[in-house]
Amino acid sequence: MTYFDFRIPGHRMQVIAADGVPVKPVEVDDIRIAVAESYDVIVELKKDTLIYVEDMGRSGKVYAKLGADPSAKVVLPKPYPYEPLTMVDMGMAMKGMKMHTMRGQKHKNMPHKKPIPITPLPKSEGIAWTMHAKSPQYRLDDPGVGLRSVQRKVLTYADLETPGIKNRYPDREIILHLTGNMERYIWAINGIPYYESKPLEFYYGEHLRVTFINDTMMNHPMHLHGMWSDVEVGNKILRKHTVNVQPGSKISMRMDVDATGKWVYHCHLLYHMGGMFREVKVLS
Ligand SMILES: [Cu+2]
Repeated sequence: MTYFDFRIPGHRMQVIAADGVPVKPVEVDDIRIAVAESYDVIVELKKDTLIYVEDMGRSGKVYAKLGADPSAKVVLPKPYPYEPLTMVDMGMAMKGMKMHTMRGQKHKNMPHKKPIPITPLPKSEGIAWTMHAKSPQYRLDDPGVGLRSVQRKVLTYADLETPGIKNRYPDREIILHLTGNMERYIWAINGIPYYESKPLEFYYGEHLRVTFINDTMMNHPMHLHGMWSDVEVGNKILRKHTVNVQPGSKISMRMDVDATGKWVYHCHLLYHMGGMFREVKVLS
């Protein structure tokens, strides 16, 4: 259960789909794949190709060689350096610091003048909400810790667009804080773990905006069953079933609530899922 940094040294990859949905093609060198995400790529292979994958924590690697000659020597690339988390990953904006992560995201996410009504949700500032991101930012073009100093093109959500999806004005918005307590290893949403929570209520036919604020210093791949998550990338839309929420960041998405019944919404990291989990009831 970790994130993997995927590359094919000496090759560029053309990304053509994210989570199984076609995107406008984009060329990259590296892809960080969050748990449960998937990317389709087209690669023109050269002779004796190496597929090389490192885990995000830089504790291991796995590789495979593609080629006709089994005796061909494998030359492994230098592993990427270990980078510590920064203030940005704690959700703090630092004055004077180069916020490359802000580029192109200056509230383009909110092009509408009329404010979107926010439905208040229960919160509990307690044992399951000990960390707070004081100034969470949209960081769609942030390659993430461990890849920021890499001088190669790393895929980010800011590079991706799903064509043909109408950017509708949302009927309402809900804000979900991803929260936790690292000492006790408790994970929750809005400070309330699943086992103490009530279901989230969506209404059939509505167009919902969901904003995640990650108050923790870990990535959370958030996965909703039954409906697509249409991530706001500036004024563009990226359709996904699993949305990575970077440490100390925020991200907004749209949902066409087009499936009745009961669904689940959860972090896809097994160790977080027990608490960072909600039942969703779609009411008709
Ligand atoms: Cu998580």
